[in-house]
Amino acid sequence: LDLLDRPEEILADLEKYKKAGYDVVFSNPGSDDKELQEILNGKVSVLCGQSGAGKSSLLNRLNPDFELQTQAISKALGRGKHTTRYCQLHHVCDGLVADTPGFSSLDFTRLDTSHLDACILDFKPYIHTCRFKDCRHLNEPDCKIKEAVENGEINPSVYEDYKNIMEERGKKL
Ligand SMILES: Nc1nc2c(ncn2[C@@H]2O[C@H](COP(=O)(O)OP(=O)(O)OP(=O)(O)O)[C@@H](O)[C@H]2O)c(=O)[nH]1
Ligand SMILES: [Mg+2]
Ligand SMILES: [Zn+2]
Repeated sequence: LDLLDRPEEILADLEKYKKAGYDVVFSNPGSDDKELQEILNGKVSVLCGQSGAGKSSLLNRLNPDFELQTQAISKALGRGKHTTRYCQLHHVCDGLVADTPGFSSLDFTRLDTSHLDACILDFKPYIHTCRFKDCRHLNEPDCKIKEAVENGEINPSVYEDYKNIMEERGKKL
């Protein structure tokens, strides 16, 4: 966020995730990260995200003694340099947080998508209201989730992601 001249667009997007029930916390160099520490307290958590997103930097901020290696992203390639090479758990706030190697793309082919809909908070209020009990919310008639997307009640980009994962998975079956 500290790199953006006009963060409004991203903030508006994040607001939609908050509205759906996700915890959204902000962190940047110099932030006290109190809210984040409360969330991590007593849990086992995993940091995930693209290479160069700032996962190791975040852990160093939570505990400067970690001295985890970080590296500026490649300006030429516009992406991170895969600095972290293995997963490691670190003691943070009476819990454990795993630093992980960043990814450049995601492979969902081994994911069991049969209950993916139940994992998405945006879908929660509508999930058992579709006409068919086993509705996958793709092409079925009387799908309440698709209706909610059309009515602007569900974040359309979350539904797009869901649809892409389901279709990608479907191709491999
Ligand atoms: N301006 C700014 N730079 C950041 C922030 N977080 C990280 N960086 C910089 O971004 C670069 C990449 O950070 P890393 O912590 O190495 O990223 P990573 O997610 O651990 O990357 P991988 O280990 O490759 O997966 C470093 O040069 C950091 O100093 C931030 O919040 N703001
Ligand atoms: Mg790293
Ligand atoms: Zn449905």
